[in-house]
Amino acid sequence: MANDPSIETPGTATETVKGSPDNVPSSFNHPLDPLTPDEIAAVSLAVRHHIAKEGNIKAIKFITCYLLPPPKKLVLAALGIPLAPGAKPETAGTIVRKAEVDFLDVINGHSYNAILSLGDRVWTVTSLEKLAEGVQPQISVEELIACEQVVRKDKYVQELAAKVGVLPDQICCDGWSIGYDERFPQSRRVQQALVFARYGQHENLYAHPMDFVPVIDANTEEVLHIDFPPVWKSSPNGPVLSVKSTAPPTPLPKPGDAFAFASRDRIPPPARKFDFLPDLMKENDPEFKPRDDIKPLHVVQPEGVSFKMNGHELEWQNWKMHIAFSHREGLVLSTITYNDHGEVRPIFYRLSLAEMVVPYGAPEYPHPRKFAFDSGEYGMGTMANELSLGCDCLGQIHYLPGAFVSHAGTAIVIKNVICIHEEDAGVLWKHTDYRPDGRSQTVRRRRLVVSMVCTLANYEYIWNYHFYQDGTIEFEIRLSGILQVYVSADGEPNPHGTTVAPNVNAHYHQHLFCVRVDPMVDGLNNSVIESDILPLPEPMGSTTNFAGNAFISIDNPLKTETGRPYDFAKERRWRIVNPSRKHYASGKDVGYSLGVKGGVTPMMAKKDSWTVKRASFLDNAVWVCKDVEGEKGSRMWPSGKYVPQTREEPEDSISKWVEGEENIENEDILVYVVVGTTHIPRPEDWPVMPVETLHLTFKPNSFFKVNPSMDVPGVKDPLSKPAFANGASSSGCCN
Ligand code: ABN
Ligand code: CU
Repeated sequence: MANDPSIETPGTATETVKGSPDNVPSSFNHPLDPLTPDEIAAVSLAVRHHIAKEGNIKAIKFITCYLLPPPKKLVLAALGIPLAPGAKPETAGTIVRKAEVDFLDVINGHSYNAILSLGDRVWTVTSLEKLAEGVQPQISVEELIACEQVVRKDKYVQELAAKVGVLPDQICCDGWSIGYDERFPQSRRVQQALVFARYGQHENLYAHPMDFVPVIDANTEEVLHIDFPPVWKSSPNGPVLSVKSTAPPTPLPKPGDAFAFASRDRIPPPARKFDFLPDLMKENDPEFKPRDDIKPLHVVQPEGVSFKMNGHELEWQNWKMHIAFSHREGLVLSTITYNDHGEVRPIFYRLSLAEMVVPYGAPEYPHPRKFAFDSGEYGMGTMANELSLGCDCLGQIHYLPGAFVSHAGTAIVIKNVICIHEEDAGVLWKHTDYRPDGRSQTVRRRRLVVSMVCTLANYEYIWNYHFYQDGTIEFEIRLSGILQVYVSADGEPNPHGTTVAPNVNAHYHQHLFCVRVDPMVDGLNNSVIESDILPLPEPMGSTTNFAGNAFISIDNPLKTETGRPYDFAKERRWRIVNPSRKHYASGKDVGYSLGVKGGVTPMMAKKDSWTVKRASFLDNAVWVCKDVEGEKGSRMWPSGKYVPQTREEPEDSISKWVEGEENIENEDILVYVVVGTTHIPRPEDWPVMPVETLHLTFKPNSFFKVNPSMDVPGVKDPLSKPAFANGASSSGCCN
């Protein structure tokens, strides 16, 4: 029964686990295994003890606590992965397990970073740094939840809500990073609150957006200010704004003066309900009836799955990799190798979502502040869902858990946060000899899926890494959830959004993702080749282009650290290669091509916009720089390590990394790829968006001698049968 609440899937179910600091082993299974709940508890306790000795920090709020990964070469040596083609793996060295912690002193708002090492079952603080004034670590889940309470109990907010008929208990909000607002000192930990009314416990609150935007301090837990977006009016020359769309002047008015800024009539939230839970849809519309013509579709693997797990390490169809949860990047895949007829060939050291930003395109102040760095500001892992079997994940599933730190230093555990399974993915390859006595061969494509689903307030992101039998890796991003909406007045023009329901304005926006690729294609020293596909310039009738059909692929090896734009006209593409090994037939360097076509999108914000000031990765489709490892300043975060409340590009960010113009040929390099989608909302995206999908692929190119999946057997599935009783059965398709 679709309206049976018992089949609802859990939301972001998490469990707080105290963890036992005494349960910390002195060794670990794999050098890249994330900190366990016990380790998180032990690390935070060690920080507390250290601080107690120093005596100058009083009340601490833990924000992050995670593994500080060991140097690459040590990890590769420990795993027996060679550093160059044909080389023997290096001799294994000693790996010290380390952790990194960010925390706040809530009394004075200062931020701190600590690094710890694991000795004999004991974690010791080896460095404690007070971060520069105004540096703000990630916003925690607890702070986001507290934001709603702060807003709800504020008397001015209550008065504003009452004026449009909303009761205090009906006030809901999503805490968002401030985006950009010079009126608030960076030393205050501020959030903007996007406010909605909710008229029932599980009702879709986004159907009732409200017309004001409070700003709160997450440390002092007070409302600092309230902004009122102006409205659009029709004019003979098109829509105009009721007031100039800029920030009200500094110094900031007191909250009591907030009303002075509502220089327009108030707009009540739309009352009509738009729910997504079947029982509520039925309540809203007695005619609502879940469709009843869907027959069951089961995924069965009678002999079990074809992958093997050893802790966080997975082996499947020649692939081997380490899979980890990260509070910030969500899913992290490391040490990805392919066993090519007995030779273990390294491909990627690490793949992860390094950063993302969702800039909205409405200019009415304060809407331009809406550009969320969902991973750098909130953490993709901390926003991840506990997945449910048979619903989020179909078939035979293996789950991995994830853990992150609470304000108190305990571990918050998401039990089934990473889903691993196999899926049929259509045909892998096929050929029919069409001659009368010809034979044919069809091989079905099986893929291994490693996925995570994250709820970023209104939106859902589904992250799927797909591994295929032909050596292809695909990073698929699916977007679902509920549009970020704002109220519009009756008859108000809507030049920067779609009115998806009466008085519900879904602003245009982009979702832009920056994927970090740490390659090790047949070893650590790699290069990047950019290729442009061009018509041969020689004219018709010339000897080299007589019929005018000729086109060429021009290779341009990237020599020094750089960011490169996509060029649609030139079908631009890139491949990561190892110049020390050539393909036996093509003569080309062994490599992996980046497939960005399923994801490149031009950036709409101006180069000197608030967004691009903070997210310079948007300037290019591909960035290449040298890898720099080290406890401080490793090149992990393209918009900086500490993202909330930055106002310009931090020193430690992607556009600065490439300024050194160091050699990137045959070096240990990093490649950052920017993909995205421009979302002009459709009414059909309301109330919940059907998934929108984009892809970034990594395809072997001159890496394997031939199609590496020629040995995948063709199977004839005995459970497949004609759809209808009188349907024809088919002849054999494979051997
Ligand atoms: N998309 C902004 C956001 C993310 C997580 C939590 C709140 C808001
Ligand atoms: Cu969108």
